Amino acid sequence: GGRSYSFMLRTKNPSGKVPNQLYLTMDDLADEFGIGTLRLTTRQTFQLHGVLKHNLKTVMSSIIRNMGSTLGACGDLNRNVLAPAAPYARKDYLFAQETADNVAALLSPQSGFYYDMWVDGERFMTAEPPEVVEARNDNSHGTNFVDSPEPIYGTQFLPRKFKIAVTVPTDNSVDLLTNDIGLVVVSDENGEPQGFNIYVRFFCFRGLGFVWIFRNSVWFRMESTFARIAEPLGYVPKEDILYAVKAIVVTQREHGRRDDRKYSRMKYLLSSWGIEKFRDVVEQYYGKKFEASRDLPEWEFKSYLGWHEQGDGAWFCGLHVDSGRVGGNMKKTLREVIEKYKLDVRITPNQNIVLCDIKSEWKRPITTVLAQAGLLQPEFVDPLNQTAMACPAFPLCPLAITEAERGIPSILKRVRAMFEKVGLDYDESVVVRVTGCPNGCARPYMAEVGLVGDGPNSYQVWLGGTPNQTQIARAFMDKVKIHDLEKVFEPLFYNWKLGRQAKESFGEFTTRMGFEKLKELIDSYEGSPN
Ligand code: SRM
Ligand code: SF4
Repeated sequence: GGRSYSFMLRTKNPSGKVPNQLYLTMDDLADEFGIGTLRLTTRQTFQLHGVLKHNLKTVMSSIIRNMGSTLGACGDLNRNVLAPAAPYARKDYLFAQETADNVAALLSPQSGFYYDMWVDGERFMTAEPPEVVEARNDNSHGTNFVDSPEPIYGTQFLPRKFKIAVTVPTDNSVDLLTNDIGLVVVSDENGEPQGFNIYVRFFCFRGLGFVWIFRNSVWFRMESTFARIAEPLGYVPKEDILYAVKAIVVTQREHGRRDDRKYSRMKYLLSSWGIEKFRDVVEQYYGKKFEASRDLPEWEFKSYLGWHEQGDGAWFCGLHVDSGRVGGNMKKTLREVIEKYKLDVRITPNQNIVLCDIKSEWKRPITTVLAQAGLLQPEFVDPLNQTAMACPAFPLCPLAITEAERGIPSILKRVRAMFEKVGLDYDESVVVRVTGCPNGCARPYMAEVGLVGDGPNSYQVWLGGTPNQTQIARAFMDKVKIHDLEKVFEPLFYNWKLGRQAKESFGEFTTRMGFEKLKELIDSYEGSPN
């Protein structure tokens, strides 16, 4: 026979929600039709690699029939909507997750093509809330394609992929500011959700140690030690949120560049126009003015690893998965537990998994099984691994220039060895993120140590992100060979240990020192006295 084409398939799971039945289906499909592993992604979905063309229909229809979907997981439209994976029985968390579902539904393709293709026209759709249907069909400000099956997307869809995250104050488990739109639930003093602060992704960073801003179709170079990655657009009351999101999407649909895919994401439109003009145009489609953004507390990264009370009598347990790759013993153990207790699970934006709705009396036996398999934190997982991420890269990704997922275990071991050498304790950590090319699928541009593949076995080094993912990093060095990791980082870690101010993270330290000083420290380093 001819050549067998193999596909990578990605699901869509707003808030990372995975019903029990879907998990078990994906687990089976990975063995039967994939490469025997499941991949949890940085946008809370599954990827199955290695699905052969003649098996696609079987695999797709199994997913669709088991409460899953791949509709809108790829293409020039809204991608999976992120929201905190924690199943807290708290009004704000539940509302953030409900909003993620509604935004995902609002921006799902409407034509029946997907169902015709994969399940012979059978529709498997959960009933949409009436407010979603209303917002989608509303044409009071000329936002819609009338007489099109796709009132929002029309025939051309968006200029490029589009990304949205929703969260609650303080919880930055979703890497909010890296999304085209970030929504934050604002509640009153009784914890009752009232509305949303909206953020839009703004700056673009290229090159070494400076910021490029795209304004009036020209790139400007700006030296900068402090850079904002997103701009506050304003506040909207909760009943208007779908209209506001739609107005932003329509602004990008109408004005985003379609002539050059390199510059077609919304961030380029925004940096070309500036936030004021952007806000004006969005307000025209929205039909209202945005209110002033509400003040919010500091952001924190939340991993949810280990055991937590949900607040409704049940527990949840977060498990770390290296680079989101579920295979071997871990895959077997997870399946056992998830099947036996009929657990629903959630995928986190950090490629981890959360087991949900665990009754108190199951906690002990589940702990035993997980601990025996070496899956429970924090006892078994180095703090470095807990915040690290890597993209698939070689051998799976066609765009990879160098290693990421396969390379990160040894990179983290070497970082830990450097920590030991310069006298940093085991509970010290830095956020390390590695990608096999500049596309940045594991969000290395928000890391404290971002390694971005730029050649065979070589990486661009990005520094200056923070543990709570509120600062964008900057490119510090180019073409650093992986075997030279210690030459660059041992002096930096040594000087961080020596010269940091109280509780200063590595990212804050590198920003305070400045790149010139850091380079001097590397050049003058004579080895740690330890
Ligand atoms: Fe990504 C393309 C994997 C999150 C920016 N990404 C790809 C492709 C599909 C390669 C391709 O086009 O052929 C990769 C498949 C690799 C493989 O074989 O598995 C791929 N991206 C991933 C995942 C699996 C990485 C992971 O380790 O989990 C993530 C899947 C997310 C999901 O479930 O939908 C993933 N990709 C991201 C993110 C992070 C995020 O969304 O939070 C980014 C940066 C944020 C952004 O979009 O700006 C990202 N991926 C890209 C880009 C560059 C887009 C750009 O406008 O700059 C590409 C290339 C492209 O679109 O042309 C890309
Ligand atoms: Fe592939 Fe590059 Fe994305 Fe890594 S960052 S998965 S190498 S496209």
